[in-house]
Amino acid sequence: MFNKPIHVGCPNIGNKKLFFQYMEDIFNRKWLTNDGYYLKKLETEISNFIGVKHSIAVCNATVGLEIVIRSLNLKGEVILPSFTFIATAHALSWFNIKPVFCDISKNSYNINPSLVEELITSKTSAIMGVHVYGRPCDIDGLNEVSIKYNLPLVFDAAHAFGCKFKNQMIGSFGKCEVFSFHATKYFNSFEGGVITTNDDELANKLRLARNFGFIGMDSVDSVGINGKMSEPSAAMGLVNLKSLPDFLKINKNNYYSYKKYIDQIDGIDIIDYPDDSNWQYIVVIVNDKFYLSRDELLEKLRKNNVLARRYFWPGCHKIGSYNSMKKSYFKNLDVTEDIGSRIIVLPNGQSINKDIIKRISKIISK
Ligand code: T4K
Repeated sequence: MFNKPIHVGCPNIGNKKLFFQYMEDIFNRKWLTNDGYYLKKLETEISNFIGVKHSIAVCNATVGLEIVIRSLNLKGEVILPSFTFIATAHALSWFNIKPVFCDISKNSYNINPSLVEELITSKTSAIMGVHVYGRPCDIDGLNEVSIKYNLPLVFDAAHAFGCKFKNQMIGSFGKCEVFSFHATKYFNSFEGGVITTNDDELANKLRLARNFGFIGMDSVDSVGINGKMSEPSAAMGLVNLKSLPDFLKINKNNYYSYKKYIDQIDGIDIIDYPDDSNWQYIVVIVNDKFYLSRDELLEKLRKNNVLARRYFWPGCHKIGSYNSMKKSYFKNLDVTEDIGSRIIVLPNGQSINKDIIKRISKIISK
C-alpha cells in the first residue's frame, strides 16, 4: 500500500529554475500570448527536432484536430479507430462529421488498414489514424488506401512525440499530424499541442485558423478560432524539450523494470515497443489465466493507491451518443472490444522508480 496516490499521467517536469527565468523574461517583455517570442522559438525547435517544414503550436490537441478538420474542409464521414481517447471522435462530431469506427490490428492496437476499405462510402472525406501509445500506425497500408481512394490521411499523434516510423520521426506523415502536449504526456507544455506538416498551403491555412483568420491587424481572411498557445506554455515546452533525453531514459528504464517482473507473472503480458519509442505508456493485458479479472486487478491496484487506468475502454463506439449510432457505422470491432476489456495502463515517468515498480509488481502478482 502506498501512502500517496501513484498516478498514471503524473507530469514530467524539466529544469524548474530555467522555467522561472523564462517566466521572468515573459513578464518583462509584457508579451503573454499571440505569436510571441517563446512560441516562435518552440515552433522552430520542434520543426528541427521532427524534421518537418511547419510546426503550428496550439492550445491543445483537440482544438488542433478541429483546426485541421476545418482547414481540410472535411465533412460527411471520417474513418478512425474506436480504440482511442474520446477527443479524436469528438473533434469530428463537433463539425457534425460522422465518426466511422474501424477495428484495430491485434498486434499494434492501431487502425487496421485492411478493414478501412470496406468502410469507405461516397460520403467519406478522410482517414484519421491514431498512433496509440506512440506505436506507429501501419502508415504504408493507410497510405495505399488513401491514394487508391484519393482521401486525405491525417494522424492524431497525441501520444507519439519523439517516436519514429521506419527511421523517420512521426510528424511528417500524411497531410499533417497533431501532437498533444497535455500535462499527462511524455512531453508537456501544461496544456498544448502542435500540428506538423510539410504542406505550405495547409500550414498557412492552419496558422490563419488558429488566430481567428486574421491576415492583418484589421483584416480577416476566413473563419477562425482561438487556438493559440500562450507564452508560459511555450516556455514550459522549451524547458521540457531540453529534458527530453532524460525523460526518455527514465521511461525506457522503467519499462524494462516493469517488464522484468510482469514477464514472470502468469496470465499477464506487457506490450512491446519498437526501439524508437517514447515508452510513455506501460500497458498490460490481463488474460483468462490470470487469478483476477481485469477490473478486479484495477480495484486491487486502486485500493493500494496505484491509480491505474483503462485507456481505452470501452472504445469510443460504446461511449455517450456514439453508443446509439447505427450499427452500420461500426461493423466489426471485435479486437477493439477484446483488447479494451483486458487492458490496464500503469504509472510511468519521472515520478516512478525501480522501488515503486517492484512494489506495484508485487501488488499485481500476489
Ligand atoms: N487524441 C488522443 C489519442 C489522446 O489521448 C488525447 C488526450 C487527445 C487526442 C486530446 O489531447 P488534448 O486535447 O488533451 O491535448 C487524460 C488527458 O487529459 C488527455 O490529454 C489524454 N489524451 C488522456 C489519455 O488522458 P483523462 O480524462 O484521463 O484525465 P484525468 O484528469 O483523469 O488525468 C489523467 C491522470 O493524470 C490521472 O491519474 C491524474 C494524472 N494527472 C493529471 C494532471 C492533469 C496528474 O498527475 N497531474 C496533472 O497535472 O485524460
